[in-house]
Amino acid sequence: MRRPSVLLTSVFGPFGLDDAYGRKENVLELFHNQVTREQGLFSLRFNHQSFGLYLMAENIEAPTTVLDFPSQARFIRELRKGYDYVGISFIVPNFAKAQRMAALVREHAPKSQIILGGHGTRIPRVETLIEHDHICRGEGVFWLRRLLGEDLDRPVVHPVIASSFNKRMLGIPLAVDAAVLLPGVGCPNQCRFCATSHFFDKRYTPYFDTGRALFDICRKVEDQTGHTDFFVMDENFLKRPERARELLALMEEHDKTYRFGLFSSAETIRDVGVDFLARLGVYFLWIGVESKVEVFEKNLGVDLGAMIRELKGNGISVLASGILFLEHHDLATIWEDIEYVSSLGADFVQFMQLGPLPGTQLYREYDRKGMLRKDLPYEEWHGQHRIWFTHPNFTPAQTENLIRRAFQYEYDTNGPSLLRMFETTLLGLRALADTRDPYLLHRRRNMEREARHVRPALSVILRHAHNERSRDLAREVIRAYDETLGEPGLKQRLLTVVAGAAALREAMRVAVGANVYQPKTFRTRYRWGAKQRASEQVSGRGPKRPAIEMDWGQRAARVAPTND
Ligand code: B12
Ligand code: SF4
Repeated sequence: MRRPSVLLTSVFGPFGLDDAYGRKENVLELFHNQVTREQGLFSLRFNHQSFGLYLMAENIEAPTTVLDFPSQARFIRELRKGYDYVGISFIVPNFAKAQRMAALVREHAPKSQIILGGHGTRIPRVETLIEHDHICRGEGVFWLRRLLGEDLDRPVVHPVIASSFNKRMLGIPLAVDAAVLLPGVGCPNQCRFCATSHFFDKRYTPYFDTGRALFDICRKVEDQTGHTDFFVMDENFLKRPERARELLALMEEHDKTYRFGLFSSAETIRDVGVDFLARLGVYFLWIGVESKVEVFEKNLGVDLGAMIRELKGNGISVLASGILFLEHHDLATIWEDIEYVSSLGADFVQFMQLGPLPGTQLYREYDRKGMLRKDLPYEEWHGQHRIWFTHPNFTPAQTENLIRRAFQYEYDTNGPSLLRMFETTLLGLRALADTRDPYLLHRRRNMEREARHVRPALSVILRHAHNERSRDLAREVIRAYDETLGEPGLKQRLLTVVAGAAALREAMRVAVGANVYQPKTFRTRYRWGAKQRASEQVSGRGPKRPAIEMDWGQRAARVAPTND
């Protein structure tokens, strides 16, 4: 029996521009969009592939193509190949793009069945607004298997994907340095505003529920790509502490010093303890601080300032996230919260406007009270420009102005996040100065290598620092580096010159406002017959690995991604 063919696609670019389908504030870069957005030259730049699409493609048996960030023309070209199913993944602010793509399917591939998936499917009456044949409102792997009549019990296989691409620091292009790990989706905490928790039915759906499974994936990724750093795309990874403990036990048994970037709520961090996290090799933690005035259950009884200081002291960079325009916020209390989140000493701060997103408890409440600005197109519903609900104390123009000033205040007060991150690396190294523990000694050697690696960037940061506070901080960090590692040698001084030239070019680019990097198009084919290179799986039994077209930097470049 012929298996149906499947095309899974993200929405089309370009991104981060004011056009019929998107907004300039809505750039496709996590940090530049909502974290370091006002830090100019110092903003950390990188894109992510659409992880969910690769996970699904890896775990169905049908011949499948993943098209990530196509142009409209590239999408049409792919459609003409005549797929049985075309799956479009979209989030709420990309509603107009999904609508356009569905219309293109009907026009150019009338025999294909359209599947809509992703967070945008929670838009009320979406079924009457976008052409479709099927809608997946939630977890997709098992849903797709069911649609295609496949075996639901087959073990889930983890895709091998770079955690980011297009990475730049101070304008210097960087090779891919980490892979992504997708342990599961959803979070049971049900914070009233949280789109992810509500989208996945307020519970956690694990794909890999044991430390052993995760360890096997890490090893496989290391074998195939050489990467030992992992960005863990799981809303609240430490909610399953036993899984993390088993993972660490296996790493120690096999002397593997993998490192992990995590999202985790404060209660879970408190439960496992900072020492455990440092030993596990956590190098980055994203914590939802949210607000000082409205304390969410996950933060009850936690001294966030002390926790963040302890994490940093152990070499763990922290991103503290705050919500602006909560109901009780007025001009005084919103600044109280901005100052509070900025005062916690985190390396990175995200400010996000409260956003009643379809499917959440918040959305239902605001809808009931008639507070939603349904006259605003969904392209505006993204949290970095103007709120899309009526607030008793702020006009829309004030919300745009205040979020920008919040980022600016944080940057002016604390200096570039890059600098703070490098400071944390050094603190971690110093914390291990006297260790005799063989496993931690291994980690210390890695940290020292990393510290030497970033040292040339420090002088460049000092040269471009935007205010006296940042210059002082840069001098302090440079002094601490030189005390710990010694004065930079000739090679490092030469690298400083090279980095300086790249930074100057980038600074000029930023100054003229040309500050959007578009992602390239990725096309990855799975199980398309003899031409496909058969390859091993990442974990357990399951389908063959695809011919991966993603760019693994210098270490393991395979087929170049299509670039149109
Ligand atoms: C990585 C990420 C990004 C990347 C996007 C990379 C990309 N290639 O598109 C970046 C950093 C660029 C980004 C930007 C933004 N993002 Co974002 N992002 C995420 C994040 C953290 C992870 C997504 C992910 O990979 N999850 C893991 C995979 C496995 O899950 P998944 O993608 O949901 O896919 C599963 C299901 O949804 C489903 N599925 C998805 N698509 C499809 C398609 C089909 C056909 C089927 C059958 C099933 C299916 O199956 C998958 C497997 O179960 C999520 C939060 C989260 N933890 O999910 C927010 C999230 C998706 N982002 C969100 C938002 C709002 C944004 C921004 C507007 C910025 C902002 N203000 O937060 C911008 C928009 C940029 C733009 N112009 O498009 C919201 C979406 C809210 C909503 N209801 O629409 C989320 C949920 C975060 C939040 N605030 O709650 N984001
Ligand atoms: S803890 Fe974080 S991921 Fe979980 S529901 Fe709350 S905001 Fe969402």
